[in-house]
Amino acid sequence: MQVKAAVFYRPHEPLAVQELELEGPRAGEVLVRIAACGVCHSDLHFIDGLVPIASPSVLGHEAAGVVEAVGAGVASVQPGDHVVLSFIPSCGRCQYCVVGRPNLCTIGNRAMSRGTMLDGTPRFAREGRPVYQMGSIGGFASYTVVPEAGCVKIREDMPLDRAALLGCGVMTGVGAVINTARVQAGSDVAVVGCGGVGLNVVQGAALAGAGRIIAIDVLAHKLELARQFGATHTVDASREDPVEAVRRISPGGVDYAFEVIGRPETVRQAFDMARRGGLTVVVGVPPAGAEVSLPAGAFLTEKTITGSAYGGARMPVDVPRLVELYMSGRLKLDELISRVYPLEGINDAFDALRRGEVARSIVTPL
Ligand code: CND
Ligand code: ZN
Repeated sequence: MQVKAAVFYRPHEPLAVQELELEGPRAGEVLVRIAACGVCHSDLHFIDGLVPIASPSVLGHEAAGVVEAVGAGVASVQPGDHVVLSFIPSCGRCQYCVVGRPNLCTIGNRAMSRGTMLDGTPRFAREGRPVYQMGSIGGFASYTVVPEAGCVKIREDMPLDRAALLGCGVMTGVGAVINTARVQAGSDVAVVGCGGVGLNVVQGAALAGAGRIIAIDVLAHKLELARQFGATHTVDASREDPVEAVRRISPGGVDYAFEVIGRPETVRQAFDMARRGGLTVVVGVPPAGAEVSLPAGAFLTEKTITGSAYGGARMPVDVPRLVELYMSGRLKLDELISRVYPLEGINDAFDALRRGEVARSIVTPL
């Protein structure tokens, strides 16, 4: 079928909104009509040339929609079902899936980084040439085909535009707190970078019952939003040294520090904010080839640093939980959606993200 999609060709160029050919779902795959797709900074990293991606690619990895058709053997969803899409479809059989770390799935991560289905090929094409799918999704399109393992069915009264945010920003942010760090009630948390993902780290910390939640950003309006999402303290890093400020608010440093920007210098700041024995969690995606330097002496204080991929997502468990939290009024999603763009407005949406104007924008392709 013919679909409309936003295609990345090369860095520093606007995405091209074009008609593409979409092949129907093969065995184990699902055709989805995209209701909404969030605009995440990970997509912007490709456009800004900081992280490489297969070209051409349909970007967009934070999407929800409605199942239109299923390929042979698909059992977990059927036409009409509402689904949130996962950018790491997990196979359920590799060593990572078996030990309960499906976000590290060997096959899913390979498909994600290639921008293909599990068989190594994408379903979009233009003039007979393959067009890849960011995160095995390619959500900036009117329709897409995804692996069955990349679909999580949700209840139908959950608004699909809100549900889209669960596909990356919310899962990544809340998951980094609950799955990766396992933040304990009453403990102190610092969050460096309060954009679409960082605000969800803040609200994850609030959900976990953290004590002090210190939000750090360089934009005053992000800090105001962070308060709405549960921050108890804010630090404007454009006005004062954020490490000193955090150590003043939480003497000795915080129990958990999260970096949610993707820069070596802010990773270092987060590490320096953590107390003796504290945990630093890097959520931000750094530029390809970047390195971080840490004070080696700090290891004697048993400080730990780890990454968090997709918030340690176990999508079939975590997505329905997040849906219930939203439906019962305990997870903020409405407040995250700053703007809604048509597919034709996609480059404006990325410009707004680059300028720091939005918490999250969503694109509604149809
Ligand atoms: P977004 O651009 O919305 O937020 C970044 C925030 O950082 C903005 O509010 C900025 O003002 C703020 N900021 C910039 N520089 C500084 C600074 N020096 N000190 C303090 N604050 C600063 O981006 P996003 O929230 O969509 O994404 C954040 C990162 O998370 C980005 O690197 C993205 O690629 C990454 C990410 C990771 C994962 C994962 O699985 N680990 C999934 N999705 C996105
Ligand atoms: Zn993302």
